[in-house]
This record gives sequence, C-alpha cells and structure tokens, in this order.
Amino acid sequence: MSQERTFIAVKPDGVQRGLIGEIIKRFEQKGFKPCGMKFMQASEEHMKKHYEDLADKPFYPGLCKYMSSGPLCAMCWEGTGVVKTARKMMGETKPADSAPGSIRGDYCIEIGRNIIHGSDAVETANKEIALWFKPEELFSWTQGNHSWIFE
Ligand code: DGT
Ligand code: DGI
Repeated sequence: MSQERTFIAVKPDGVQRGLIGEIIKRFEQKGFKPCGMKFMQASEEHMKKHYEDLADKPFYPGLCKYMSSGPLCAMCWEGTGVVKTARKMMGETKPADSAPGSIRGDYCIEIGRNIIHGSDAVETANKEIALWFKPEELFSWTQGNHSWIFE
C-alpha cells in the first residue's frame, strides 16, 4: 500500500539559524519516516516554479530571491495523514498566529522568514515532491519500529 508523502523544506533562514536538526527531530519523534533528504541551494528559477501559484503576489520576487539565497534542506516525509499533520506541526503561515509548541510558533517572528515549508494538500505534495526529487532520490523502506507506531 502506498503511504502518504509530503514535501518539507527547512528554508535558508532555518538553515542559517541552526534549526535543521530540531525540525528533523520533531518529524522523527512523531513517528514519520524520511524517504528523501538533500542539502542544496535552489535556483531562483526553481523557486519561481515552486511558488508559481503566488506569482501575482507583491512579495513573490522577494520570496523567490530569499529562498534561493543560500542552502536549504529539502525533505520528503511519509506516514498516515502526514500532509495535514505536518501543517499542524509547522503552525500558521504567520508566526504570530502560530501556537507555541508549533515549529513557527517556537522559532520565528516574521512571515517572510518563517523557516519551514510544508505542502498544503496531498495533490500539492505530489507535485512538489516531483519538482524537488528524482525518483532515485526517494526511498521506500520499513522502519524497525513500524509496528510500535502503527496498529
Ligand atoms: P510555504 O509553506 O512557504 O508555502 O508558505 P505558506 O503556505 O504557509 O504560505 P503562503 O503560500 O501563503 O505564502 C507563501 C510564502 O510567501 C510564505 O511562506 C511567506 C511568503 N509570504 C506570504 N505573504 C507574504 C508577505 O506578505 N510578505 C512576504 N515577505 N512574504 C510573504
Ligand atoms: O504554506 P505556507 O508557507 O504556510 O504559506 P503559503 O504557501 O501561502 O506561502 C508561502 C510562503 O510565502 C510563506 O511561508 C511565507 C510567504 N508569505 C505568505 N504570505 C505572505 C508571505 N510573506 C510575506 N512577506 N507576506 C505575506 O503576506
């Protein structure tokens, strides 16, 4: 049975602030399974494609520039309901609206420096995973603790 997957990125500000490990830790401890991960610098063209739905927004050029300004950590995580749950773990787009305990609620202040990206729906996740990862960069594997996380 194919499991739900989502695309998560620790944005360049999250990388600069040393939060890669903290973010990976939260997904690992929840019980989700990593199936792809790479440290890379995205081109501005790549970010324009990733955020093409926001192309008419005034902040779009700045957003694509910031996202391509330094290395980021691109990840694919797998697990039941991972798309929706990851969004909950992240908090709201605006850090000020994010509850303490969520990633954005705990680690950032401004919307334009909100440290993490996560797909907003299963359909978007599939599109984003295909944009960021080659098939051979994704791995299907069984976690040793699988039966301790899933009934
Ligand atoms: P994500 O996960 O990065 O796609 O962000 P979302 O889905 O939480 O938020 P979305 O799609 O509404 O906005 C995309 C990104 O655009 C968001 O992470 C930060 C940036 N952004 C949105 N609105 C503004 C704004 O008014 N100013 C600036 N500088 N950036 C904005
Ligand atoms: O999926 P999200 O990141 O939560 O939100 P999104 O896909 O609507 O927006 C993508 C990113 O764009 C978001 O993380 C931060 C940025 N963004 C969204 N709305 C605004 C914004 N940045 C600024 N400066 N102002 C906004 O209104």
